Amino acid sequence: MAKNMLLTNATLATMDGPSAYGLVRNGAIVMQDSELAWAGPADDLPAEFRTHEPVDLEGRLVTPALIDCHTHVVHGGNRAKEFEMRLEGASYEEVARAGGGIVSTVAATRTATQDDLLAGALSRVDAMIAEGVCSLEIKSGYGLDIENELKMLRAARAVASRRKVRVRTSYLGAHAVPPEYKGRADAYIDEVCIPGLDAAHAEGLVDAVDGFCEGIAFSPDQIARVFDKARALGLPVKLHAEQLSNLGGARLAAEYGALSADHLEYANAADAAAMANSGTVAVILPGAFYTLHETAAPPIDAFRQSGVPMAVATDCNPGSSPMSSLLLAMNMACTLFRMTPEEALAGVTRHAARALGLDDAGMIKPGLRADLAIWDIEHPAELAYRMGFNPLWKRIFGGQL
Ligand code: DI6
Ligand code: FE
Repeated sequence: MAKNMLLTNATLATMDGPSAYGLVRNGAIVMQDSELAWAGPADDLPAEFRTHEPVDLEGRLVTPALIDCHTHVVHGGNRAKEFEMRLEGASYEEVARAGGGIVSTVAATRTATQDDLLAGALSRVDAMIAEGVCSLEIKSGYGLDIENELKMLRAARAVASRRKVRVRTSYLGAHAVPPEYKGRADAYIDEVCIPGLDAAHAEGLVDAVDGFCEGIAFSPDQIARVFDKARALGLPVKLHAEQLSNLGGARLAAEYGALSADHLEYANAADAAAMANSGTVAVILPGAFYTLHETAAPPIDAFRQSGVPMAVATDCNPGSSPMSSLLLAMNMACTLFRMTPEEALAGVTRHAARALGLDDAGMIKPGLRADLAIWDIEHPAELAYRMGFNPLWKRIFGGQL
């Protein structure tokens, strides 16, 4: 028998339709099992739903549940030491070249058991859930050998069996060159990264394929070989592109019809035009910009003008963005990059869904999953406005309060 729930006396930010935030005053929502059946002004509620026992939200704001579309929550150890080094003047690239950076997290991740990785990830995921997140992406990329990449992805899948969240995994074998392949990036791609992708895919552990296209990581040609393999396996791609320099990663991602290109501080108007053509989402990651004292901001205006959808995410990782608050990422996107609060909310709902290839989430709309966040605030702009304050009242995951 279908289980129904009627929510009334709410303001809805549906993030659907032409009006700002898709705002509905004095709104109602009907959920049937795990799906949204109806949403709109309470006065228009169809008679068939009027018999349901209502839950009175006392004027609270309802948004789609939040989606963190770029995270590295599965990883071993932390990098507080490197944080100190960088504050004493070392750059992110200098730390990386001195054997710190991503490679030091690789050592900690290789030593950790799958259960250790899961426990660490859950502590960060719990912070996200407490802010209304119902879906998140989790990348591999700190194992950098086949067994340890698989271990990370298994831990990522296990997150969804321990908590009421949906997880989308990305295989990030092309994140950094591990110490045993130093100076032999091509051999790493052929001998580890690509066979590792095969193995992870065979185990059903991969929803998308990611890479880091950068001077300290992999060239566009090397990434293209990984993307060719992804294409052969029928997997969508995404890319860390133009984070520290412009190597043409965003255009490469666009050529492969990528779901998203992420970071993009050094992207330009031509990159934005290419991404608009391929429908590639720009994932804006202000936590990394902030942590690295970056001064080049992503070309938000060019994305707007070309009509590139912008998502916002935490990039939660131990090095460049030790941040698990998506609400803080929204605030930073507005204050650091002058995105509007409405763009920031679209960035963690509708456009984040698109960056993950999810067509059943990110808006309040009949037929989509009943994943909702209910907030003790009056207007959706308040979500991006505050810092370090969490107004979540309740979260609904798949129709369950
Ligand atoms: N760019 C980033 O900001 C993260 N990965 C990447 O490719 C940083 C990962 C780290 O520093 O551990
Ligand atoms: Fe990242």
